[in-house]
Amino acid sequence: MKKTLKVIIGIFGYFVMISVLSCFMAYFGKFMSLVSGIYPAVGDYYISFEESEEHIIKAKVIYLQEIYEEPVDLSNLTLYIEEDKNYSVEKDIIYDDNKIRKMLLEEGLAQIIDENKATREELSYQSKAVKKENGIWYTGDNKAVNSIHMIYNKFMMFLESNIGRILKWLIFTGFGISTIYYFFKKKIMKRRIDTILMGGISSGKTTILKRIERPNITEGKLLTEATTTKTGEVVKCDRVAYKNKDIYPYLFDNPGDQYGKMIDAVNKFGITKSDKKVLIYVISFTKSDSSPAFDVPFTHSQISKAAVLVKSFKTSSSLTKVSKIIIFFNKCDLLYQKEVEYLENIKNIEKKYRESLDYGELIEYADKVIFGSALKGWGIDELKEEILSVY
Ligand SMILES: Nc1nc2c(ncn2[C@@H]2O[C@H](COP(=O)(O)OP(=O)(O)OP(=O)(O)O)[C@@H](O)[C@H]2O)c(=O)[nH]1
Ligand SMILES: [Mg+2]
Repeated sequence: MKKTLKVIIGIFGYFVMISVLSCFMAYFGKFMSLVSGIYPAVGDYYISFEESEEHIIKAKVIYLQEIYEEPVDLSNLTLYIEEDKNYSVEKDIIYDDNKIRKMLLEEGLAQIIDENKATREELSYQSKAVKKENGIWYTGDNKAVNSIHMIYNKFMMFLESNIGRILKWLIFTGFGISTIYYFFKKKIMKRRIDTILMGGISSGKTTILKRIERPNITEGKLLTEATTTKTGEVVKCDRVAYKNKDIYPYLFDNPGDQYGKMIDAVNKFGITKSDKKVLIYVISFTKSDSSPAFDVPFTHSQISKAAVLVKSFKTSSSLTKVSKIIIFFNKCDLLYQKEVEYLENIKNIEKKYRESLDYGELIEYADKVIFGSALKGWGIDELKEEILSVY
């Protein structure tokens, strides 16, 4: 119910935002004038020319409303302008006859009558227009510049047509709908993450899984429930709902952690191929649940196996893509009794593991390394967050 409400509020908010934005864009000019107090502030200025009965040509400038209508000196020029047409112009030219003449010549809207009487600048404006084939100088040749210009003009005209308007509207709403869909899928819809736990014998895979499932389970219960699980296959476990995602855990419960079997298991697990997959490799320095002694050969062999596996998944294109590989170094509680102590000494714990030859390679290819304790629940929240962060 709460989520449905969220969706409705989200969609409603989206439309309100779009409406406000459209209004703002439509009335931007007026809005700016209102805010700045300068009138006119932004927007297009238009100029048109009109010849009076006394043969005086007047330039009329319009911005939102008429600004002025004044005689303009267009001597020595023949105008080629469309009657009643408003030409869009820059604001800085409108009070200056020389700038108006420049604009007319450059746009090919006027031609010099007597070139001997014209200034050098004006001659250059005109020759520029001839070169660019602006206005009256347009020859219809398929020059690249002109064709691009024409295509652009045609395109703009098309956008203003009815079909163009519908198209704009469709693109606009299409964009809106896909944004909503994306938001909906990402934030609200439950997302599944397939997670596989593997690692050495008695490294604590089952215990970690129980901790993920039941964050408040007591240590006593974890210890009494601990039985070695050896089903010889990949076991699908119960779904764990965490935040707005679903974690689907799988346990690689295979006697011996042979490389080939592990590869197979990771390749095959999960429901669909496209879902996000996370591999958690659990390593501990002892098979025991109470001895703080580092079982060096056991530790080394686990790290070497993990390094080969992780490197394979990160470098081989023929293997299933794994979104994230997390290495969980378990049983830190055996080394430090208190959580603060363990947190302060993570570097020292790592130093011990670093003695294994392949440790460097393992952490190079792993996406995340966590030191923790399944029994105490240390590092488990971090582990869950890491799983979730694949989306
Ligand atoms: N002290 C301590 N003991 C742990 C921890 N995690 C697991 N254990 C103990 O280590 C032993 C093995 O743990 P499991 O969770 O069964 O390990 P596993 O990897 O599933 O082992 P198999 O299924 O036999 O391969 C059990 O006795 C657990 O109680 C931990 O963080 N600290
Ligand atoms: Mg187990």
